Amino acid sequence: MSKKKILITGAMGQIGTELVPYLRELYGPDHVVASGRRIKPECSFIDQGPFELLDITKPGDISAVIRKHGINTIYHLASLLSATGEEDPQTLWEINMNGLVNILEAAREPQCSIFFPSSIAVFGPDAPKVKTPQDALTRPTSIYGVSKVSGELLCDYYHLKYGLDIRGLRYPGVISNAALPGGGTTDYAVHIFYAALREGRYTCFLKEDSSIDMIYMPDVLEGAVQLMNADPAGLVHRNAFNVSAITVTPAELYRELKKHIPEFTINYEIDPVRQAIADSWPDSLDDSAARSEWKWNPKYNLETMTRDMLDVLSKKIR
Ligand code: VAH
Repeated sequence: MSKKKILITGAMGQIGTELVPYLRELYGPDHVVASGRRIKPECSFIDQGPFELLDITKPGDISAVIRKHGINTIYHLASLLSATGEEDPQTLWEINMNGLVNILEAAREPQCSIFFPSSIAVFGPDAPKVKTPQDALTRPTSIYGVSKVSGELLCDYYHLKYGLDIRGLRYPGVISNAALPGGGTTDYAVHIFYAALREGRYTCFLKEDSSIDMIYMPDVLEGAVQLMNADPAGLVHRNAFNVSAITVTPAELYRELKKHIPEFTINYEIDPVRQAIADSWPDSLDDSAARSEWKWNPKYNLETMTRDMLDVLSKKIR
């Protein structure tokens, strides 16, 4: 019987939707408490284990859930993403930063371990673009990136000051087939699959040569659990590790899809806000620190991810 009692915040989001069943499979349904600001009825896991309505901007509510369930591990996913953040920076700060402070403070006394999803968005225009090093300068120009750099620094502080076991990953754009992403700059890499299967054509909001690293959901999930179970003695860059799996542009993703759907067409109508965010991010990441410190080794590349996405979505989209 697992001793883990896990709380997942933001469980209704793109990653949370798949992390909840993944962790319940690993540790048992009663060992994983899903939580969110609201219930999405379409979430399959709602009646398959404990769920709490939880607003992370209310500190007392977090402590109450930790006490009620005897939580000892938190996967803190609740966050606004980059494009949404540029429309309302103040709300992003309230959720991404004040929400994180509330989680850290609620975790401090019970000494909960925490997984913190950072992002490649921590890097800005003055970091090396190609194979951005783990220790490159992090001076982002999006409020989302600012919240992730600040979050990394705060997590390191709570680890050093209070001994909290906090670990994080700088995720690239997440590609998945269970829940749609919401408000991200990399959302095109998911939308394009639905458009290819439904309409046979896609209007992309980023330039065809915008290179951004991506990662397929199975690697997102396995990487998070692998990091949380890694020997802490070996973790130099605990908050947070560069991880990557697929370096791709919209044009390259389109060409890979076209191998499976020959009649598929694409055109480009650039969204200046998301293009500016994408232009400020790395073209590709160096994830050698993750590979050497805890044996990060993603399984999916562009070809295998595309094939799996189409296999799954073609059954969902009739
Ligand atoms: C976003 N999907 O687009 C997120 C992610 C690296 C991108 O952080 O905002």
